Amino acid sequence: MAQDQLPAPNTARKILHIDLDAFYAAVEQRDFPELRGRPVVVGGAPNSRGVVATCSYEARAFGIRSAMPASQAYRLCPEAVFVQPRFEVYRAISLEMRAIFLEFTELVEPVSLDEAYLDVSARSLSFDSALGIAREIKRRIRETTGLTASAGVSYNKFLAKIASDRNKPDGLCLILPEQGRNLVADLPIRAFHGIGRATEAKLRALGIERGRDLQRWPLARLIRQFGKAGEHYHRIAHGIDERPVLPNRSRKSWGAETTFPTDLSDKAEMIASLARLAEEVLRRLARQGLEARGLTIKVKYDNFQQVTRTRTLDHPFRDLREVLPHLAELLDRTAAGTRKVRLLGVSFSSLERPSPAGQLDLFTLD
Ligand code: DCP
Ligand code: MG
Repeated sequence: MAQDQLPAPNTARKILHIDLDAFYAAVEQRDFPELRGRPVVVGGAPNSRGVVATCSYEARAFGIRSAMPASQAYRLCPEAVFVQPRFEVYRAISLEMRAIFLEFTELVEPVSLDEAYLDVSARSLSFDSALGIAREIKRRIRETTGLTASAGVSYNKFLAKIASDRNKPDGLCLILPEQGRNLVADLPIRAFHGIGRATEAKLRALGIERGRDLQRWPLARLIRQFGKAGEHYHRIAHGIDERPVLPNRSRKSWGAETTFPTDLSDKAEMIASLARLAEEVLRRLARQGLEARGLTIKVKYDNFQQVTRTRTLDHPFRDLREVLPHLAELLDRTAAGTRKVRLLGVSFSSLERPSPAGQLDLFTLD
């Protein structure tokens, strides 16, 4: 029997997943009281080609969602307030939230600005006590940032995330080891970790729609169909996920990009835009005390086809002046100019912390 090869749920693990509610939109409503209670869309302007980054729950009632074109959001709800994101503010809040997590455990794995996994096994022997920690973290976040978060508590990452999503907004949900398998049975497969659109289509074609369908499939057949991933699907279908919470997943690169209101064909304009993006990222790196030796540009042509070009130096870039000639050369290695360009991006990699003169560089990050 396939099921016999599964480990039992590890009931000693206490994993939390914390996720702020309608993050960017909630921040805008916090800072601009006139936006409270109203449909708020953060992202591109309604007449632009930008997309919705996120929107308030009032806007979600109209069917507006993340990643939707802003023009479509406008059609769904013309009275919505469209605001530009303020990333600096969001980043600062993200750091405040991280500091709160670290009061409770060192084992914090940030997933995005507003989301993280915490392993609190060492300090909570019971799920009740883990639930208490989650409640306390929510309270601290609210007190410090004025924002609500949803928290999920369970015995692994997959179910903790499912749990935090359950009672959004301001939710708190516990999934016990004995509940895991039954709960997964009801879930649509697209809610499963690691199952994207393509796999979903493949599973559906096999008649697998929900966890319970997946549970019935023998491991050997899943492996035949999906290779190694088949084993992962099999495990999560039975509520088993042994991925550890990995703290300090330091970033390997920092970048910024921009989509133009109309496609660019002038190379001088493109270089000016790349320079602005590079300057912004260099400023962010400097604030983190980081230097970079690697430079990548991203070019998306008007047909959405995308290319990247990279250069790595043997010393860190000192300033924008040193970056500029490389931007131009990298752009020359693309078809930009002959072809129109809809998006440009710049990212820096091979990050280092400058060491005091004469000392060895102990903190190379990659
Ligand atoms: N975000 C984005 N583009 C996306 C999805 C998200 O720019 N396609 C940004 C905006 C969100 C933030 O990331 O505010 C966090 O993403 P979440 O998926 O957690 O979404 P929210 O926090 O906005 O809503 P929820 O209440 O569902 O968590
Ligand atoms: Mg969120």
